[in-house]
Amino acid sequence: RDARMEWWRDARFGMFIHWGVYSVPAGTYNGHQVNRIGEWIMNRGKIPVAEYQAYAKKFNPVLYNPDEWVRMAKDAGMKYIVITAKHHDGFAMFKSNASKWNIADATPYGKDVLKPLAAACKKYGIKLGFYYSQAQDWNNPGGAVARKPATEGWANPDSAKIDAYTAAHNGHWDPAQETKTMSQYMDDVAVPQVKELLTNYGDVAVLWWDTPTNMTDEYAAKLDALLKLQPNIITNDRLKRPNYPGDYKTPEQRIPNLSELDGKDWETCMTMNETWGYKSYAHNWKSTETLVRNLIDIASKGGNYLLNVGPKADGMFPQESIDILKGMGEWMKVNGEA
Ligand code: JFZ
Repeated sequence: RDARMEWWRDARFGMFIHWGVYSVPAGTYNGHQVNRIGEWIMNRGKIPVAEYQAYAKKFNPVLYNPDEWVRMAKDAGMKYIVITAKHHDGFAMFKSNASKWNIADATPYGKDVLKPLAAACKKYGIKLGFYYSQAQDWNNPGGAVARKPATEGWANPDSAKIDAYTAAHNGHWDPAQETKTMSQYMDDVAVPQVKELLTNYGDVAVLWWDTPTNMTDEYAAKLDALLKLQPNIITNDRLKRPNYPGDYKTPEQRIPNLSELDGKDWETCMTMNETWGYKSYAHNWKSTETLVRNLIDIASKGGNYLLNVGPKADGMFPQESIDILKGMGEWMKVNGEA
């Protein structure tokens, strides 16, 4: 375990990337600015499955240049990247045989974006990890849904009706989400896709699970068993609590106090503004100075900093993120170790 953790403990600084179909609406559904984090727009806005899937037809990241992405991470002093292979909207950013709801089959772009990213990471000596939403999946039937009130999305005149429906349907708002059981979803989608991710992309450094909504020990065991496909892989603590603690804890958007640390490895994940997935009107950017101070604070306490970028649907990082990464890189060049 310690040999496996060695690079990760030395790394200190990594890049989180939240990129998917939600980058297309970028926070706005039918003219309504939907509240809260951008990658949750389908759930917060209670967007019907067919309508949400139509956004994929507009997902065409022709400016995507993974070489440039990895160079920006490397120049900032980052040692690893964790990208959303599949977020809660269930959209696979890779060619998948388990579901047509993937970037190769459902978009005009028509190509896997993880393959060339893996190649670029290899070229620059950056470790690559995959975020995979194992439980929540709002498009592949049978996936779990965290129940959120429609009233918190936007002033939808149907909110009361929708909330009654989601209460009676385990958080689901569209009958298309319930044509399979969660157990079928696990066997038909989650397990085969994790297998694809751990087989087709060379070395996978990290599996970053998220939100264990309705996970059972049985489901967790099936997913956990796949990790043997990558003997050196490291995982976080979000597969299923408490029996699958993983290799490290993931305090979110906050830096723990010394008194909270218990010897377990940890990684603070954080956004540069107020969303993980791109929102066109999220302009509340943290300063480079704040982010450098965070990195110092985290490193001094023995943790890692996973700092997020939410690329746009055309494949470009927001300019503000590019500038922040540059600024952090300048500080790192003077003060970080090579
Ligand atoms: C999850 C996701 O729902 C979110 O979209 C984003 O990907 C983020 C990195 O992870 O959100 C969480 C997960 C866990 C906690 C809070 C938000 N938590 O443990 O406090």
